[in-house]
Amino acid sequence: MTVSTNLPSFHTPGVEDDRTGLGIETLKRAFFDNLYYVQGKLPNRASTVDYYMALAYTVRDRLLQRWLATEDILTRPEVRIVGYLSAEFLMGPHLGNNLINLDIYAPVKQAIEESGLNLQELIDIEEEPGLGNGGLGRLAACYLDSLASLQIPAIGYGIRYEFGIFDQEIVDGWQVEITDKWLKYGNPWEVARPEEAVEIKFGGYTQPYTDDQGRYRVRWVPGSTVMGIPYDTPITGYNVNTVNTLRLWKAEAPESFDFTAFNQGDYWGAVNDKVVSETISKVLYPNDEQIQGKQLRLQQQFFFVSCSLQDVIRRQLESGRTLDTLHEKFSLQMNDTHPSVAVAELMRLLVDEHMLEWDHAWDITTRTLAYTNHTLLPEALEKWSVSLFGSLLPRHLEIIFEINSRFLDQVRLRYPGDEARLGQLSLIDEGGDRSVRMANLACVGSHAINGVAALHSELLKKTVLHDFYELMPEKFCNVTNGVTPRRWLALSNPRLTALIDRRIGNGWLTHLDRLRELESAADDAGFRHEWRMVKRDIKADLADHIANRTGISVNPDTLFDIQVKRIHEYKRQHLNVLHIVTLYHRLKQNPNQDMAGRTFIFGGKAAPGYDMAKRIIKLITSVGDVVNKDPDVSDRLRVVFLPDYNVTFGQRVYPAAELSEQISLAGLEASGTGNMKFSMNGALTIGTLDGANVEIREEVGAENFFLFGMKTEEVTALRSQGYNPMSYYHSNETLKAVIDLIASGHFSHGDRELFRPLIDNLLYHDPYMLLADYQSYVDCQDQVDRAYRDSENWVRMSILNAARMGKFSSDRSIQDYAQTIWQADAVPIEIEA
Ligand code: GL9
Repeated sequence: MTVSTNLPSFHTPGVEDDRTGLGIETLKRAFFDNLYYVQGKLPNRASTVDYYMALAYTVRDRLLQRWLATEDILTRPEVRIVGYLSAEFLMGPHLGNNLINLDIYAPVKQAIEESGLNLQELIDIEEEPGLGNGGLGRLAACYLDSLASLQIPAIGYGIRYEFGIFDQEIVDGWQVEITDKWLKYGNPWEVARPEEAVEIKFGGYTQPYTDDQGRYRVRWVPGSTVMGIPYDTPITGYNVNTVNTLRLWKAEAPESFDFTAFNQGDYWGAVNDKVVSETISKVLYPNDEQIQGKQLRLQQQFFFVSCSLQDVIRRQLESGRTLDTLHEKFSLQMNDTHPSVAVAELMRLLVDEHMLEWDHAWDITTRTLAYTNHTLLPEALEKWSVSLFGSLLPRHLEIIFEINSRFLDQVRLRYPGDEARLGQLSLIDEGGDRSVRMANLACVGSHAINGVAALHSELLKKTVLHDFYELMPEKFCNVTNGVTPRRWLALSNPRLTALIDRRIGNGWLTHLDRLRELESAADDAGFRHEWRMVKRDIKADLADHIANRTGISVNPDTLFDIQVKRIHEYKRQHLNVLHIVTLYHRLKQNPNQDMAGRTFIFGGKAAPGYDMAKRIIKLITSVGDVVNKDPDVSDRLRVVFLPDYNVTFGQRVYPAAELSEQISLAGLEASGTGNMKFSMNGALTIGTLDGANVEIREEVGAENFFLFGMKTEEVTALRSQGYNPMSYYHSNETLKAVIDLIASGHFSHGDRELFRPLIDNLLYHDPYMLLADYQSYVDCQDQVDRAYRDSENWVRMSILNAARMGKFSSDRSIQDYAQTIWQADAVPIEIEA
């Protein structure tokens, strides 16, 4: 289906319009016009931010027609829409990405340069919207890019946090959190739509009544209400007319003032309501894969889910359809359990507010919703205490009890007398303080349940969702994650992109499998030379950046070995440190040791309340302080912790990497997506058989991947036989020396207490089995060292890695979702002149 739109035009025929034209003179005129009329500045008084804003508006003007055309086709009854419900969208800066996707980078660069400015400087000054914690939020952003690029009508629904993920500073080697004021200078990419605001209820009580047809009904009498105001951001597809919408909700008080209180002279009381309401969208919870169980978090979840579902229902009715066919027009994907209260809220809207019969509403709900699980970590499985849930959402608790009682009746029929199974499947955990299990709610209320990599989807069926799998196997599927090559190659690595273009032509950015055409180039010495030179230039740029940011000088001719991701014990940044200390120890023992120079680069934030993760950062910086200053080793070893890892920073480091560290304990990393960004940019991976590493290795070939460590089954076996980390310490001399060196205070100015919690944890518990994988890791790293010194072959492997990354384009992931879960089609849009 192709649809054409014929929007009213404001253009004068024959004259290039200032709002849409791409001629260099037009662009310059438009740019200064926006500086003057929108930003209110004359060139001689304008700051870089002013110029950035003027350019952002100039670019936004150039996508508006496509945006409105896309918005227009959503109202057609036959157009199917994907709604992606996510508490996080880690979009990264918009300007550069829009220049790429609109294919206007070159003319804009020329216009900006002819205006005496530097385009890169303007791109770099954008404050990135950090509305996510890590992989899960960034995945949502890659998926929006692919949905638009594949011309699938879609809306991302989330929260417009006023403060996104904190900025990280390193002070005395420790992480310090600074609030992220991303809206400080305004946000040129969003458009508020207050006319589409919705009302959200909280608290209060429920009241049964009989309707005029004599039917039993329930009404919810809320204790308070807030308004959800939508803010829309355009999501441009790559080289297509589709411009989808990211709709983020901001919480506001229904009335700015409580006039009774105001008139009684209680000014503060009157304003308080507004303050309390706005708290809901104030700040992103900075925890990754760990639930905090705070009431405000549940309020946030319900807030954006209810706003979004009301928006979906309004669109359904405005398109001329009834709610009976909601599932035909909409497919709603729940990104983890964060939006899973949608199951109860959609039921409430259909049954209580739109008067559908329960069974009918249930059919529509389950056919509309689908659930993606992103983690196997038990501490990340969301649960809400029944009492908290009931006080905030009394009607939803009743609905959940009703869903549960009907569901458990079916389970009893299927497994008569199996009380244990019933207890596992129940939406309510009856143990101790009773709680609502959000993953169970999501499974029961969805028609599809997917994991995010082949291994993860298998483990879901075997472990956390095993009982659901036995009961409803037809719902389970896998969609391996992917990342967008537009941001992660074209935008962040223009030099490599240009080199690939020269070799295989263009078009591969939307058909990433075509990178296979590079395979033959791996055997071409001339091409290998060019590939190496590109990498070398980018490494030199990163070295400059590191020197500016940290004062540490690094040699661009050393092996760039990089681990960037959230700091978490299961990801095992401290295993990487054990290897560094091993090398340090070796070089101290034998200064003539033959090895390639290495620069270890780390980046990542720790959840503010996660002491062990913060101590791991301190360990990295402390080891760095000693190693970098020790003349015996510092020509061959450098250790850098780059503060404030975020999307912008990722765009700088992936292209410069040669070795990608993906070293989680097998069975714990659901997928990983950084692993894909690294390989796409020609880094080789050292990794365990975990998450998507398994599939990356399959694609690139075992001979182009550095594998180490236990497999999932080995981990399980070792654990069940009783894991004793101390035995590894005692039986491995080097390991013992390395641990003793850290414990001795060598890296902490003699302080033996600083790293004791870490060391004791490893020796007495070691829940992530670093000691068991240590030797295998070090041996594998030695293999890396030898491979790197055969530089021709290394470059060959690097090219082959990039060439075989086709599978990991988020376009492939979205096509999988569209075919297997959403039944969504491309709707190419023609815009009539
Ligand atoms: C995560 C998984 O841990 C990753 O392995 C996975 O790649 C992503 C996306 O599917 O989801 N789940 C999760 O809670 N986070 C992930 O990164 N955490 C954060 O986003 C901080």
